[in-house]
Amino acid sequence: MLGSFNWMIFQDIAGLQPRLDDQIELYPIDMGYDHFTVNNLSYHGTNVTIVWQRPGGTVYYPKAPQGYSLYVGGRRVMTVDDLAHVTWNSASGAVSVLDGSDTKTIFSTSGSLAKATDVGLQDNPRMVDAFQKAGVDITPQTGTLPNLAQGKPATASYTTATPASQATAPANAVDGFTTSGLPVTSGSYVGTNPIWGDNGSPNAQDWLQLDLGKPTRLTEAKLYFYSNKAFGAGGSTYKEPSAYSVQYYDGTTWQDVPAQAKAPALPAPNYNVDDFPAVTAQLVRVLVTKATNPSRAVGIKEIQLFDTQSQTQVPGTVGGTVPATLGLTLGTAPSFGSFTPGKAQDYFASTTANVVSTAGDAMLSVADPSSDHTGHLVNGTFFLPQPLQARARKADTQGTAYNDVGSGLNLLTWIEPVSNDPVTIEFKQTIGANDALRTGSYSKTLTYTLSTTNP
Ligand SMILES: [Ca+2]
Repeated sequence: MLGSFNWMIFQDIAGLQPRLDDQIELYPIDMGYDHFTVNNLSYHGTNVTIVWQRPGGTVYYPKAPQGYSLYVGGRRVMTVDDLAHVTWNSASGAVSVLDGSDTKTIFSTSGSLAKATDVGLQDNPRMVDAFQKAGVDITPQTGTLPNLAQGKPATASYTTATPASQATAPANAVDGFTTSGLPVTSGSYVGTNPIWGDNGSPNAQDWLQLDLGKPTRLTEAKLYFYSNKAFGAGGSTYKEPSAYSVQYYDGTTWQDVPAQAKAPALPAPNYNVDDFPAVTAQLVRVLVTKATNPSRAVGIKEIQLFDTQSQTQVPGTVGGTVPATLGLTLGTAPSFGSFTPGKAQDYFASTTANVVSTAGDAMLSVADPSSDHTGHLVNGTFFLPQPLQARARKADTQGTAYNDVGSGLNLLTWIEPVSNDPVTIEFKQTIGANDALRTGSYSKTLTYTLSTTNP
């Protein structure tokens, strides 16, 4: 109710209408108030304030003019003389009165407002947290990792199946949704709660098991526990467990995954995250200990599994004449030395890399992430006409040819784990006889990526 009241103030009284574009639309309902302010709203990544003080009445906000005013980013951008349905165009500062009234624009100016589609939320910790609790990781670092649990066959030591309205299923915990709902029965229609639950189980502990289909490396589990408090029929039956442990089958017995770091430390309703050193297993389960006094069943809305180590990126620099620093796994910065203008010649440079991989396969690639003449060395606004080329070789792979680095070039693959495998990464830069060269240093910062599809 409090949340609804906030929306009523923002949207109906102050009048702010959500839009995707770079205009602000105000459509207030005149409730008879002679003044109000909505201060410091976060809207499209900026700060919006709306002030109303009825012209000719008491001045409640001495620093704001009389009328209906809009502030964006701390600057006043619009004042009109009445509560009216208006839009303010951020680019032009133009104000349009949409309700046919004789409302006058007293002041308007342009301002800075992004379109909603150009505003990211990953830098907003509260939004990152809110989305994570709803099951979605919006951070660029880990938000694109595949959920290794989704859709995998799930079984359980006990699953509530009766009565029909209270039925649950293990598959509900890997269906991709972290939602739950109160069971609904209407005539012959029965809508169940989309969780796995063990209500009615005689066991002090139950488990929910996933078969990942093949040995799979894991470093993180996210668990969303159901808690129904006293809501509706069948309420006060589920809450988060008193304890849980992620376990894996080692071929003989079930083992607790070592060194689990849980946040929060004690199980919480809804979102819990459990990080651990990498473990590889095909059969994984979560063992839950039910709450007692009062006793409650355990329900899991969703379990997500991730390998946060399936990709690592190391930035490094390659340059023509400027020594540069490389990442820790790379050798000395490669340098082509000095380019001679007017003479067709190929220049070569190389560096080394040391690869350690415990994965079933691995691939080393190099890329030029820059949009500035991608794949070419640049010197200010100048760039070399011939593309930067690269290849990589190791003891058993000698025959590879040079190819353009471009926006991404796969250099080497491994089909089995390796330790301290020395790699030579070689670069080739062709200079043509007619290529114009500018005094100074040509360089690019490249990204080296070691990745795997079979952790
Ligand atoms: Ca689910």
